[in-house]
Amino acid sequence: MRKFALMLVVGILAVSSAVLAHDPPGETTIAVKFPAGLEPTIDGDCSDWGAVPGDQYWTFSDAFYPHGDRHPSEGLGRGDMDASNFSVTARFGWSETANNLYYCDTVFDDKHVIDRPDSYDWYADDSQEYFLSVPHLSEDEVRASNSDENYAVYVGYNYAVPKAASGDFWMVIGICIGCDWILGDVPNPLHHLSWSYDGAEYGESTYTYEHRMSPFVGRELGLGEDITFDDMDYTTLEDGQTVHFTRFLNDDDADREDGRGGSWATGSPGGPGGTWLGHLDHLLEPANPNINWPDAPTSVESASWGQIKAQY
Ligand SMILES: [Ca+2]
Ligand SMILES: [Ca+2]
Ligand SMILES: [Ca+2]
Repeated sequence: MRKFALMLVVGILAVSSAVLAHDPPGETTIAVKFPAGLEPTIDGDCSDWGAVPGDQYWTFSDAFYPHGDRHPSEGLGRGDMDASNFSVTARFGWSETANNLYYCDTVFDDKHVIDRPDSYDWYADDSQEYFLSVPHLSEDEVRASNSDENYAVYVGYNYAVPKAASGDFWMVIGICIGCDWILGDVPNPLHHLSWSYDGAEYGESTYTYEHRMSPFVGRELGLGEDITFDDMDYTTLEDGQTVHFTRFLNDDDADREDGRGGSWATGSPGGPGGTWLGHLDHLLEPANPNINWPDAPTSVESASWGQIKAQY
């Protein structure tokens, strides 16, 4: 099965490399497919991902590039985190049945800091930034869609938790900045986020961020705060599809000597993946029969989600 998946990756790259830009080039993250009824519960606990062999699927600290625009990164290369200061296990998956994408990331940090003076500046704290572009377009195509068709084909989820004392902004989504209704701490049609921590809330701890993301493909620009969930377009996820997704994580306390920098991303510095474009290929793998999933429970979750969707 793994061989099949790899061959599929090679085939897709061979077909698409002439017209698509990716970052990092030539790399693909495999998104594990959750069986029907075993989709993760969004509760800030990755234990429902536990059947997946992490060494085959997950992304670890060694994949992250240092970014010097927010923290000094001279002399650092890819993966040069100090594990006593910051380390990451990043998981990504999808469900055909629920038609959702998911991640569940655990971030160890020797000092979790939320102390920004301005409510909006999530990136000045220990924070998470995720960029999703399901249509799998090149950087030029994304920009052309923005400018020529007035249609944005990406979404960014930026947040720092717990909420800062300086104000109400804990999550910022470019679709509707400052709009409470689009935030994902309660489930909505676009997404649902839950987090937890093990250790000290503002000290040494491991935070877990678990997120369901609907396969948003775009929205008309210029609607401002008049936009609604009905103005957002979605697609149907399929086996073998590739989506773009990039992580950008900020460690506020690590300004060297030698905390080894504090901004780490799965996109390279200067590359399109280091921006809001989110260009790391994620292949939606077909079901892997070698994963020993537990028996699926009765579908209480999907029933409750159907009721939630019906509210909008
Ligand atoms: Ca969970
Ligand atoms: Ca740290
Ligand atoms: Ca920190």
